Amino acid sequence: MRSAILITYPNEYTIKEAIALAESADYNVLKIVTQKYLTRSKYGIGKGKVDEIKVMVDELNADAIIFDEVIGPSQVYNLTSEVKKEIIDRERLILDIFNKRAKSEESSIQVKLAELRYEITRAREKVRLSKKGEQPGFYGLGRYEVDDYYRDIKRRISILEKKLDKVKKRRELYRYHRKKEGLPNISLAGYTSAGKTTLFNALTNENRDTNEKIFTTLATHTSALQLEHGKALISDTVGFISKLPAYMIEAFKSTLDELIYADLILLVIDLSDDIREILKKYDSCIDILNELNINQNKILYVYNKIELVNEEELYDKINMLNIDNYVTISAKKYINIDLLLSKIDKMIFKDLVINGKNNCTKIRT
Ligand SMILES: Nc1nc2c(ncn2[C@@H]2O[C@H](COP(=O)(O)OP(=O)(O)OP(=O)(O)O)[C@@H](O)[C@H]2O)c(=O)[nH]1
Ligand SMILES: [Mg+2]
Repeated sequence: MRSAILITYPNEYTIKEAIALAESADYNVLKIVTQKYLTRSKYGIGKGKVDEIKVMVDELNADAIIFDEVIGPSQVYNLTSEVKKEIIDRERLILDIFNKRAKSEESSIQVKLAELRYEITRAREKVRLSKKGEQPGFYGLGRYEVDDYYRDIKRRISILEKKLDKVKKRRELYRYHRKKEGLPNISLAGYTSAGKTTLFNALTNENRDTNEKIFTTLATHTSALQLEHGKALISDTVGFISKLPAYMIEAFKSTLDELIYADLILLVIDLSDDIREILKKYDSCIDILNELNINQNKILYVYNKIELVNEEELYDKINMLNIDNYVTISAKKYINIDLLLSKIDKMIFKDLVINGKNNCTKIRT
């Protein structure tokens, strides 16, 4: 396990999520440094903080600095020159977690593709900077011509895109056969750690991995679900996170396609978070669903982990979300699972309107 100093914003939940991200990527967080602004032009943070961190790195003997924001190569370069340690920004961290978790052929290609897309936006500047002297994270780049490195990445992207296309065709074929069998498709969606897989297990009696670490599930997994009026297929999918960059969504599109083709989406929301956090995560989910052009009518909102919430709080949170089509459950304690099943049955076999154009609405932006 590597050790790191974590730089993030001074907000309880942001800190909590940043620690969870770092730990999911197998880092031991030695110290947390907070700053109101993380996107300053030279180092991301202010020079005073940089000096503090320099001392800290030596004292604590940290292996790396985790920077919980997306910063450019020149900020990374400047910061590295000062603290002499590898800087891992938020996107790099998410990519590292995805890399660790990717097991199927499809998810490995998707992660590699996302990594190359991350790299290509930085390629030219990184080569230019490394000619000024090599730093951790920039090794070996100095020997490249500026455009060569860029072209090399571009070529690798195009090879992977072709590979992914093949896998995608296979998935489409599989989906076509499923459709031909006439079985309706249900997909689980939601912020990472909302409890999608726990609910999947509760509904299907399977035993897929669940964990408090984030991004436990990366590959889509589908199983049959017997409902009162017929059979359906249900898929567990990759979780969402805030500030998920567009190229990551793009790379994971074939996985997220499950949501586009689903007849019903169960959007799982962790109701044990505080109200602000619920809204923030909800907005991130809606952003991604809108990006995928998902119709609002086919979403059933599943408020999970209610055994952790007292009655008054539950009432406030439900009011705040102000959504009509919801069920409150506890996937872990099997509370209201039958109620959820009958609601799913009703939506799928009685009143589901599938092809509309209503976009999802955010509660606030
Ligand atoms: N108390 C409580 N914990 C729950 C409930 N449902 C899930 N959890 C816990 O929440 C954590 C995350 O659950 P998962 O099912 O792995 O969440 P997920 O949405 O599949 O997460 P990713 O695969 O990472 O996107 C685990 O520690 C679960 O045990 C619930 O109803 N109550
Ligand atoms: Mg999961």
